[in-house]
Amino acid sequence: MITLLDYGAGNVRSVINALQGLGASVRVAASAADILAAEKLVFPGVGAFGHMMQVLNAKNYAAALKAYLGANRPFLGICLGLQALFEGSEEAPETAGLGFITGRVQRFRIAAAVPHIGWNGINCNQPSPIFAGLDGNEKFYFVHAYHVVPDDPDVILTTTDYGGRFVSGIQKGNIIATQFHPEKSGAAGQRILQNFLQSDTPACLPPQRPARTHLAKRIIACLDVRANDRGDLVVTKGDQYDVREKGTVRNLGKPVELARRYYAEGADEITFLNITGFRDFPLADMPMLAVLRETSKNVFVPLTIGGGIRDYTDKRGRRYTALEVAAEYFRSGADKISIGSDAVRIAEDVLRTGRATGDSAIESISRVYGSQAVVISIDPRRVYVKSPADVRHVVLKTDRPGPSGESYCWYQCTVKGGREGRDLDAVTLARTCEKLGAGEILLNCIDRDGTGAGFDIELINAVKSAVSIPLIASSGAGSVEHFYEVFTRTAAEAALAAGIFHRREIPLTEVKKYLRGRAEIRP
Ligand code: 1PR
Repeated sequence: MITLLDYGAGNVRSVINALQGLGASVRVAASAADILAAEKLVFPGVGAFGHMMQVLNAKNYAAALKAYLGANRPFLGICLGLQALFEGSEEAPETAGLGFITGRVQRFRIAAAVPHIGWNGINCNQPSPIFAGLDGNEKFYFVHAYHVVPDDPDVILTTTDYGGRFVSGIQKGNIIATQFHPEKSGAAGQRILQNFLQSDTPACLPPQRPARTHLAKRIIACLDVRANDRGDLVVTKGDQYDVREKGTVRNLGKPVELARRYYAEGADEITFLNITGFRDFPLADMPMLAVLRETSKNVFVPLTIGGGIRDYTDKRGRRYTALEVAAEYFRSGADKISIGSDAVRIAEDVLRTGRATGDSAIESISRVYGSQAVVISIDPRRVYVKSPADVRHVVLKTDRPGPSGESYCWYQCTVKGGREGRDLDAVTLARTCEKLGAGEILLNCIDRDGTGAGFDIELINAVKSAVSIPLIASSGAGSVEHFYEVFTRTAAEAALAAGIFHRREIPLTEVKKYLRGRAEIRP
């Protein structure tokens, strides 16, 4: 029997699914007494440090946790569940942590993109039961902007390299905690959870100890989902955002089945975009929540969901905030949410008024769930101009001149699935959203979408150089070479594709195999 501590933020469903998949009975702690009565306690923290500690204190969980930890009883902390063990965090300097381990949590101070998102390795510093069956070359999924700095080096279980070396796991007696997410780390993560479940697992060190670990470039499979004309939820795919063929919505398969297939083929993440979310209210769209719940039962890589995340008033006048909409997605199994149309509206407001309100979807969701959980999906379209002085936007000199020989262009943001162009460029949108607390950019390109002509390198470089958060390059993948090109000619951290995977033109396994042979990319 495993007791799981859910303080109400983030995606604990995946941890429950992963543990249950391994045969464990999981009880969710509903009181401090449940924590004290636990045989084994798992604390999967997702979100922001300050909010987490406020809830732990308000529910009296903090005192129970301190007693449980002090008694050296079996504990597995994940991500924020590791950071909570420390005395405090730069993320919320006024809030004390549990103080079980002396030391602090600090923000990455590195030249690389922050948050650190994706698959990285571990160096194992001391024997541990959780390492049984690992060979040491495995990669695990990380998603965090802060890392722990223990005073006592003896508690360090693992380290990881990202713009420098940081502590990615600790062990003190029976208390083990990892910065990475075993429940999102495929088979290797399942192994770690299984080792924790089996009380007789002997402590060991994996045979391989890499000198340095590397963050892999991620390959993401994207499922554009909507109801077809018969009302069934299907995966569709457009050409430059037009998903109809001879008037009918293209049907390329069922969302849950396709997600399972891509997990089996080695996708590093899966993204669902509810492409008609802008006109429907997502919480009324129960099938989409059911898709997430079903997928997260046996797909153990991160899931992102986008479409319709914004404030909403229903027909009876009940108001829902974007935070409530996002919360429902997180509860259903999403690890990140992606905001499209509403991000444009929010940025326009900030630019017009010169100030942030503090309660926009981007700010409120990142405050509770952490910036790493907030992706901004940008749907830009290229607009040619004769001279940079023609518009008040970030203008690029292009190697691909326009129809009338124009050698400059800007990338116009669109909303509602490309149906409406706005007076805002993609670079400014990305920059503004980063300031508001977004943790990642999903950069689509309407001109390239579904064409198979390759990613828009000029667009990607323009946006990537304007932000310091990770960027997912999207739209236009038509060959394995296109993935190689995007990772060598831009600094994108991830590449997303849809059509070539859905139509089985190039299997995901093939893309990963091709990139693995090229040392500088290290997928
Ligand atoms: O605006 O917050 O409700 O979110 C709506 C979301 O739905 C946005 O993220 C937007 O990008 C997406 N969306 C809206 N309409 C469409 C459409 O296709 N008609 N799909 C759409 C966007 C683009 C990519 C696609 C890549 C790769 N899909 O995600 O998967 O371009 O395709 P490819 O590899 O086949 O070239 P909101």
